[in-house]
Amino acid sequence: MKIDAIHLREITMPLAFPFRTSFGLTTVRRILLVELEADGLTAWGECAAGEHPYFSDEMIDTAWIITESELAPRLLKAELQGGGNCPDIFKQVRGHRMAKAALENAVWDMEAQRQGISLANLLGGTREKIPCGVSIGLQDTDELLMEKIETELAAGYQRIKLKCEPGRDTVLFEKVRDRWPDILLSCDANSAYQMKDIDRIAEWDQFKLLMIEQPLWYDDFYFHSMLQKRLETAICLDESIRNRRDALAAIDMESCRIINIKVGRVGGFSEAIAIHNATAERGIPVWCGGMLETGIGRAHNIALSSLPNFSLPGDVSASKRYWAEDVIEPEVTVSKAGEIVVPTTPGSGFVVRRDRIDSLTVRKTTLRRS
Ligand code: OSB
Ligand code: MG
Repeated sequence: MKIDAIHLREITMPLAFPFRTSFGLTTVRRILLVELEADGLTAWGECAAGEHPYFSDEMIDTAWIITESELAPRLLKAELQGGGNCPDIFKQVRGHRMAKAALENAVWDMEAQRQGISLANLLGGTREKIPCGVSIGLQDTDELLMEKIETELAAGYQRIKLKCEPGRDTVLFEKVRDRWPDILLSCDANSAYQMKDIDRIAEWDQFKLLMIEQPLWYDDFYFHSMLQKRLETAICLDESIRNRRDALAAIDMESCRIINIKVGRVGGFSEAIAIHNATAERGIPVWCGGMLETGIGRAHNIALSSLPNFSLPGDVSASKRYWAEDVIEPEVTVSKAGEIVVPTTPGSGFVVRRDRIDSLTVRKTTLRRS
């Protein structure tokens, strides 16, 4: 297959609820979408890069430049079998994994459509339904947080993840555990702690958390390994894991016992599958993280989550938790049992609403095969 055209767009969408983490507050998302045309078919990809380089070193504006000047021209020149060819096509460009993932994932989506199979099936998925958790941002008051948890549990979500940071941790966990002693509960620090906090973190063993996500530096394995030795609770790495080799290093050093796979963070479905397979062989469970995606990225996360080693509830939740109105049809919904049904129709299984996307677009450019 040859790609005839690549459309880049930036859309802006206000979040239904502001999202606060230890690294910052997001109220309006600026999102880079890519749309591929080949043989009369259309496939979309969503770039996970944020508005600022706070989660990773990428942001929407760097992703736009790299996509327009480096990645899209390479993709337009290539003769492709499928998304699995993309890492090789892009390999001269170092880093910029979120930019690469948007294009690669769109190619996988296109290939699924061409073969007339679901994206989940093409990726090697085996689950008919995926278990869902929620990530709850830092709240202005503890009362608000307790209300949010109550709402999400009532909606059926199987795991609650609390964002935390120094000063908004131990007391909070205590309150939540007092009220809900048995729920699956985890926390995510997004690198807000240092080694001087190690005694404080060790106290959290009493709360029987399912995991503590990325407590230390975003690029670290070594100090996480020292911390993991001190803890009964599993550490889960998110930011630190960029590829399969990182996963192998982290497992070997015992820096974590669980891994969060974000397809954008690792550069696309090929690398996500490689990490999935490596962790499965070594008995390390994984789950699918989220990056406040629209329905386009969310649909891709659902397909990825259908692989067998995605055995823990992920951060893939319903469209309405993020958006007053999503950009796909139907919107993503979660059952009372806290599950999303994996589509079985060709491609991602969702229809992209171009009219809605047009009305949200603030810049657009097209590159064509010459
Ligand atoms: O660390 O998992 C994270 C959102 C933006 C950036 C980083 C993270 C998150 C989330 C929210 O936790 C996941 C979601 O609901 O999409
Ligand atoms: Mg995280």
